[in-house]
Amino acid sequence: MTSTVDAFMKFSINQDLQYCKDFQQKKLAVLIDPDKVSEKGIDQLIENAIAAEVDYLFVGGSLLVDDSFEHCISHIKAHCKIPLIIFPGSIFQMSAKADAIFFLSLISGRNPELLIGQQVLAAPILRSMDIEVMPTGYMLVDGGAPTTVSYISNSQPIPRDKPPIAVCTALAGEMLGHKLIYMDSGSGAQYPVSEEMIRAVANNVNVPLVIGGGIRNPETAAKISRAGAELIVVGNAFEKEPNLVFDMCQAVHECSLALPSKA
Ligand code: 1GP
Repeated sequence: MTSTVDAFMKFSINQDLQYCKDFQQKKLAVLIDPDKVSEKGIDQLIENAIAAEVDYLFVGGSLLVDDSFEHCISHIKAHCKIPLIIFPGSIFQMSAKADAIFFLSLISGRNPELLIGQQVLAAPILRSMDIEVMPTGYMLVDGGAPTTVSYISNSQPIPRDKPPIAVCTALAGEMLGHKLIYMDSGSGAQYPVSEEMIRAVANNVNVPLVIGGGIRNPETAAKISRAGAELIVVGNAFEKEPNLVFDMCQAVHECSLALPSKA
């Protein structure tokens, strides 16, 4: 059990990300889709993530057809200490073994089930779990082609050439009390969220920005970090090339502002 002192000393992941926003620190997360990666593949991703000093691991998927979600989480927790956050595609993706879960509301869409319906069902279950619940305004942005998430969520993504829509949506999300804004062009998107849109949103909200979807190389990850994302999420590219995580992590971390020394 966590002592009061430990609980007091320990910062939540949300607080860590807010610190990143306030002090321009940049972080990288590896997304593991349990359906797409074998156990051997997961071991390789974990080994590389530890060596590359990846900041977070995400587990989840818009559509999971194998029954491997819980096992995947247990396996990762048994083999590494990198904080594990569930990125749930549905109410079936919850586990007390994770460190945290994004409590997503799909604020770019107008599907009431994903704005509040699923959350009502999930809330009492999450209350009984000792994990950090991270209230997150989730915004789907058009990435050039339909993705699983746009189909499954039955919602229209924000057009990629309309930053003002993204800004107003993110502002509303922040005013509603979300502690994070997550802009996603969907796994395997042709294009990631544009730098112009990221810059516009980052300049208008005070909460941290998570950006994912279609980020395939360190140069793009660095540009997106510099445009204003605190946390970059990569899935597909590491499934194809697990060693890419080293350059990607370095590129993202190098975009952090140097912190003043304590001396
Ligand atoms: C997570 O959708 C992203 O937000 C992951 O996208 O698989 O294209 O990296 P990729």
